[in-house]
Amino acid sequence: MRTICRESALQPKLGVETGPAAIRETGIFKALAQLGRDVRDYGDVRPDLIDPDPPLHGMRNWRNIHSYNLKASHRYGIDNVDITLADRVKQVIEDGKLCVTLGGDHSIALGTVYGHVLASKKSVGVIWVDAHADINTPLSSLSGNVHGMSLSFLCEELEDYHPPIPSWEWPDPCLTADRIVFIGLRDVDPLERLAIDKTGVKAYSMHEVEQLGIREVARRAIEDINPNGDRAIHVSFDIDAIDPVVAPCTGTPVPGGLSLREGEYLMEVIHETGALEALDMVEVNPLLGSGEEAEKTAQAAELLILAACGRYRGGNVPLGVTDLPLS
Ligand code: Z70
Ligand code: MN
Ligand code: MN
Ligand code: MN
Repeated sequence: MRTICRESALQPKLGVETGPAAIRETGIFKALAQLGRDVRDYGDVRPDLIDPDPPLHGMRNWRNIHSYNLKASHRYGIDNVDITLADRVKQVIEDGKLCVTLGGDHSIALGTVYGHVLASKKSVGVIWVDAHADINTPLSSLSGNVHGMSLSFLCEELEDYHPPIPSWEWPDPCLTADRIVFIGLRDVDPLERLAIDKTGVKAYSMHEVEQLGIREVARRAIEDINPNGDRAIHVSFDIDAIDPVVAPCTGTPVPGGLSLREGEYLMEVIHETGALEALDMVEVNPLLGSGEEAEKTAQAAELLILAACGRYRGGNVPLGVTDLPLS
């Protein structure tokens, strides 16, 4: 099991770049070691910001996001990234390790999913756990925030809806709609709903969580993206999927979210498939709240990651231990 981290100062509400540090401070490395996981921290992928970076087709910070995630920085005429996030993820996956990426905002999925798809021996299915659908195109977005567009770039069926980008190579979309599923939606823009309907991406909003229960939603979502059990799973987990009572420190909190209990169950079940190859944990922003709220949010992220890595709430026997201490 390998851990890599990413920092981002690219979205308007500053602070999300400190998310990885807050998650590291929970003691997650020790907890993973106790689960018997062999952890390596690859450190941060760090950009020196390209400045200025004026909007392109309304997309804010596009050059920085594109360069950071996907393309060698020489394209931009400056040496701003040592290694792209996609290449880093590719490296971890090729080592045969579970790749955990800590965000940063959700634009990092451009790099993590792309790197995973490039490196995996299997076809990749993505479970996008989020209050938001993040499937705006540059032309449908009302905010210009690329972290609300990540899936539209990744999804082949939406390729024709993207405007041409002069002088840069566009990231090749690498997922078909049948390999994407949403869980936890409750703040979806009208044109995002149209994109979901047109592409046929499966979506379990909080309505379906209420109607079916998390158990059935988890079962169906896994079956949707991995019907024959031969695919790899990528979970892209936006902490704002979890209710803001439990995870308040995030850029766009939306009431009425998943309980931590539901989130942990989902991650436990995904772990049990044995197909999980990559996990993103994004949008933890410790600066948006009190110290106590920041700690609570980071601890929720920690528990979700641990569940994905094999922590079972019923308890885990330590590795190699078969008996209680005698006398
Ligand atoms: C909106 C947009 C979004 C997260 C906000 C919101 C997207 N649909 N995602 N916060 N994590 O701006 O496109
Ligand atoms: Mn802890
Ligand atoms: Mn998101
Ligand atoms: Mn979100």
